[in-house]
Amino acid sequence: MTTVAAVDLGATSGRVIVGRVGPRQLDTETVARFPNDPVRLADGLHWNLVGMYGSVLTGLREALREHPDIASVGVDSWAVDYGLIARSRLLGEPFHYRDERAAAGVEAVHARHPHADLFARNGLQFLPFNTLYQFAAEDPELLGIADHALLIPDLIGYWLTGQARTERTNASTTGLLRADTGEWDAELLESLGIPARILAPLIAPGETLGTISGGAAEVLVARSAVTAVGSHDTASAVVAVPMTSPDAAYISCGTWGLVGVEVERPVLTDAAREAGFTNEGGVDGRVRLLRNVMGLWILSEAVRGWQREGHAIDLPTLLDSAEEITAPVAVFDVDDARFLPPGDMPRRIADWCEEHGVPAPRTRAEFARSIIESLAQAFADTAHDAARVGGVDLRVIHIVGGGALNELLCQRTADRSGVPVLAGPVEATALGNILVQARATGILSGSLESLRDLVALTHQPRRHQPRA
Ligand code: LFR
Repeated sequence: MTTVAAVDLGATSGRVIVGRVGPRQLDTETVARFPNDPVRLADGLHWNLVGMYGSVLTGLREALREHPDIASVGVDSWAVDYGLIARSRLLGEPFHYRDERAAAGVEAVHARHPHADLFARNGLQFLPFNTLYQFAAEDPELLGIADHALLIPDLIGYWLTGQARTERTNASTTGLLRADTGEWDAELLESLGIPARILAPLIAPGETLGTISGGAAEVLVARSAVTAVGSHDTASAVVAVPMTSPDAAYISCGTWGLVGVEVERPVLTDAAREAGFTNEGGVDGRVRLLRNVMGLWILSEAVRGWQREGHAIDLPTLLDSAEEITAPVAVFDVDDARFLPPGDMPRRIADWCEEHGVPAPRTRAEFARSIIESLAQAFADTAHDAARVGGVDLRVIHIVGGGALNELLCQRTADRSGVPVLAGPVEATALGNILVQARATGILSGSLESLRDLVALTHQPRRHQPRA
């Protein structure tokens, strides 16, 4: 048996989870959980990453106190965002991808490279916050003095070990990695005036980044290894989808709903581009052919808004009353760009309905039901599209992540797709992070399929049969 620690940073909270793994064992214990509250500063919306790193260290110290045998630490988080480092110093808190500054970058980049041209190089769905657009909106003087632009998990890894690397799965979300070769796109960097020097050398999941050292070693009184994992949270989640056949699509559902299939080679066809698909790098060189669907963000942002207005909202109670609604509710386009930035979601939904001549929800329960029905429809359509574009015969849809807890969403996805939904595990991201580390220590071996067999054995999913 081996013991490893996963640091999993999400858009609303972070966790330190200890995993104990053997050939037929995959146990987890959440040692620390801390909020991730973005902050609006004079120049826009930022992450409080320094504060989060403090919480990571506190969580790791607790984990090491309880489990002094921790052999390795791995870090994953959301994608695309980065911090600039000059002479070891962080040049300001990283921008949040929901900050609207990147819009200016989109125009600048597309003036030189329209999306179809970019897709042929990087295989990515157009998302206005991809790192290359953020770079184009960045202060050129800061880019000029920076030694490194490190993605969030790489920045944590740098502070833990002193090593500056870019982990491959997350690098694939920057838009600056070639889909065909998996290497930095020197020509595109040059054309966009991004100094190639700031992109650190690539490292693959399973490789050792370094050992805990410097200030981190003093705090943690430990020199455990830090292992690269699928540091893009979605890449780690896909590792732990208990797919037991190739006829499966997955939905990694939390803040976002990442809906897709796994393929061996990037799919760079017009059909894939037109259907809005992305080819993100997976663990072991697999390709995550998926589409970002807006996800539970709309619901949680609506709930935050109601709470700001002074309503006490209990999510399970809200979902129960949503489930009891029998009259049809509006099904709106969750991927409309108006839902991306923080703000008044019920107002935006009502506006969308008015513009499309659809009766808008009125009560909070109706809004919740309308969001869930709309997500389920987008999930169902996208799973079928992914299967078509990726050449998969769709027979089952797996839902992993926090969304797997939402039984109504899982059932309605089954109903609207006509395909059975297998829900769970909820902590797929942490499990994927743990599994890749465990394999690197040698306690497990084999392909992703054998890692998924272990997940299926230890974390049986809940089945939702489609209803007429
Ligand atoms: C999910 C996720 C998505 C990415 C979005 C922004 O947490 O990583 O995969 O598109 O966040 O980084």
